Amino acid sequence: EDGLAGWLRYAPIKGAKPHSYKLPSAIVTLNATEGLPVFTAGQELSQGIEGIFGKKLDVEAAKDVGSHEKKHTTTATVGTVTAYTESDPDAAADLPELLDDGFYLRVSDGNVLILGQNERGTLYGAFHYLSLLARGNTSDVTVTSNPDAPIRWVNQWDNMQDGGTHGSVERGYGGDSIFFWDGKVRDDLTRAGQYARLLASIGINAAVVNNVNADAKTLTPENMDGLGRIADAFRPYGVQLGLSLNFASPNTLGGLNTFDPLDEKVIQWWKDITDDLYERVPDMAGYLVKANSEGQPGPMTYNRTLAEGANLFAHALKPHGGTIVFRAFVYDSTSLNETLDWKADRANAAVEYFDGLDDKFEDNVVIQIKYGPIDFQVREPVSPLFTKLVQTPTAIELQITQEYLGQQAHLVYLAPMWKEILDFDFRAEGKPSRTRDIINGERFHHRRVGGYAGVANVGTNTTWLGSHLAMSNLFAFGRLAWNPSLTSDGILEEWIRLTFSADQKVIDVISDLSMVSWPTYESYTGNLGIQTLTDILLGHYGPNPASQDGNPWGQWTRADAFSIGMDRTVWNGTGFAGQYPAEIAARYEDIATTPDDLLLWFHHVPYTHVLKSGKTVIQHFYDSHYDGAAVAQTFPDLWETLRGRIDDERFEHILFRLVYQAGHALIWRDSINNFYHNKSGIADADNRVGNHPYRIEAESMTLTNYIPYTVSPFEAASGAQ
Ligand code: BDP
Repeated sequence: EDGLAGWLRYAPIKGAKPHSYKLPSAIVTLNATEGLPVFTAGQELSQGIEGIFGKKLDVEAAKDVGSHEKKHTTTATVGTVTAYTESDPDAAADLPELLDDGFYLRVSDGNVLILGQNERGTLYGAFHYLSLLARGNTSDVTVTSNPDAPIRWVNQWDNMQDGGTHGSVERGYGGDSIFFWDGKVRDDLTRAGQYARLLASIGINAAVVNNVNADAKTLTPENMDGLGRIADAFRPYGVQLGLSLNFASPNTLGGLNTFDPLDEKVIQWWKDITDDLYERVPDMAGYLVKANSEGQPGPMTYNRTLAEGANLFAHALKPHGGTIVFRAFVYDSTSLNETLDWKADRANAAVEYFDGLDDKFEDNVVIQIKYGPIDFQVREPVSPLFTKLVQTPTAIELQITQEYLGQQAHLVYLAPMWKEILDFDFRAEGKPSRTRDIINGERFHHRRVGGYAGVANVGTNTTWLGSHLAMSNLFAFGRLAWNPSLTSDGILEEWIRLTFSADQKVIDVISDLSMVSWPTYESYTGNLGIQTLTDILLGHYGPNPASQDGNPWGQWTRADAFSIGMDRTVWNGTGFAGQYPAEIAARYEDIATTPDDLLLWFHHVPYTHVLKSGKTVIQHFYDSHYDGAAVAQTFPDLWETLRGRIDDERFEHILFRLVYQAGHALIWRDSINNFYHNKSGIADADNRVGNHPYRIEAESMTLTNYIPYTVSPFEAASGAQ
């Protein structure tokens, strides 16, 4: 198994013979049109049931449900609520109220009814039914399911090309772009369709296909045609196309002498482009815009506000019903230099930039906010901007691709982290205000708005993300966006059963590995809220704590010989803690009430500061790196216990990664510990740091064709060599 089917394998399950389960004898679709989701639902059901039970069911189109029920003993009836009640008006009374994209599923004695509020919802219902069957759940059920929020999008950071011909994926670890090649949309979009199928099965309703650092060339007529083809590949699965825009396009592509969002020519240019796009993609979801951040152009170039920038697109999209998702990840790297200004803090930027704009956005604008105020670190407090935009809908940006979290070469199951973030209670106005209730509109907006964006970055690799086990993150993202009440371990078990098997041993081992993976990774990388401590200027991968300080991109540990951490208090620091509602601000302002795992995020303390656990900060660093790396050493052995219980192809692929991770965890452990040992001069109470008696230094070996080499950062090798 190469992973291409993801969790939609429809593998035969032990004992699941057609005769052991009362299956419908035919699938009847209502008002199905080829290329649209109800039609797809019929095909998918037929394919799934054949895979699981070895029985091929015919898919028939019906104008009239009644006559089919007579013809077949049992049927699976599949369609929208509207189509169903048109054919049988009396049935309406028995049906629950469904929200957009919701579905109703009733399985009763071999008869199956799958109804969607719309076409997409119907397909979701079919996938839900198949998921039950694939997990061996063959009892009669009635399910009414509605999504928690309307925005359930993935973002792909795909480049149209990358120097040469490649369409690379920024921060993608699973190969090249499945959409672009050589500056154009690929001719063969098979993978785009397969991706849409996976996305639909977990309730994702749109995919932004190109990098937020967008290339204006995306909007040439030829490429717009190509985007139309991507949308065609998505449409059978109800996945709408979204597009990232480069703010300067009217100038760089359109030849205008400006891209000022208030300039009439610019307004007209975007209107025309938008109309052209909707001609090719009538159901386009909308735009995603990164502006005035990390060198990207934006409205502030012309002294216009971010709201004026967002509204430019809002106006162009409105006649077509499109949404403009505008990113809150706005900061100016050049003005943040700690050597110039001790109080400069990139964490403050988003709230400051959006200050005063809450009532300025058009109603089809959604602000997309990264979960933390910096950038996808292993631990961050939840962005306070969620509580500042009470009129403007917001969506949370989560990162499925593990940019700072081991890049799929380390196992990090992210659902536990996401759950903590989504369940975080901001106590706005002293009332319960969980992140999840803010982004679905419940807490402030009192209507269903906003939602979830996941930076997925799948690629051409058959594993999609580069690692089989990392696919649990894509799965969990969709499941949580649909229902944030689901538990991390519950989602995981669902995924394991679909992806691997119902073998209890397999479920236990993958669950154990995955559930400890985030705390383990945190232990051997950056602790106590100091951030991940990756190399910050280049790949964001291996250890390089020195690179965190004194760079204009602004993630600081502010470590010196005596103390460490970033003082973000109001009384003495950058003031970031004051961006939270009063109760939370007070919690973070005070060292005594700041949780240990965020201590160094909010406070600058001596290495000898004693934590709530009773340990000093430096000893906690040492211990937790040893403990975390030790846990990672157990992963390959645990995995070995599954040999023979999983197909060899995936077994070996995963084993290779876990062995690698175990080794790299040691590199992390020793790099970080050596670095802070050197810096602080404080000995490890257990005398481990700097002491590796088992280790044979490369420079003391006789090596053919190798020479000793001085490495940078020095702490990545003992003796710097
Ligand atoms: C950072 C990534 C960079 C993205 C940026 C963003 O390193 O590649 O362009 O975020 O989200 O995490 O815009």
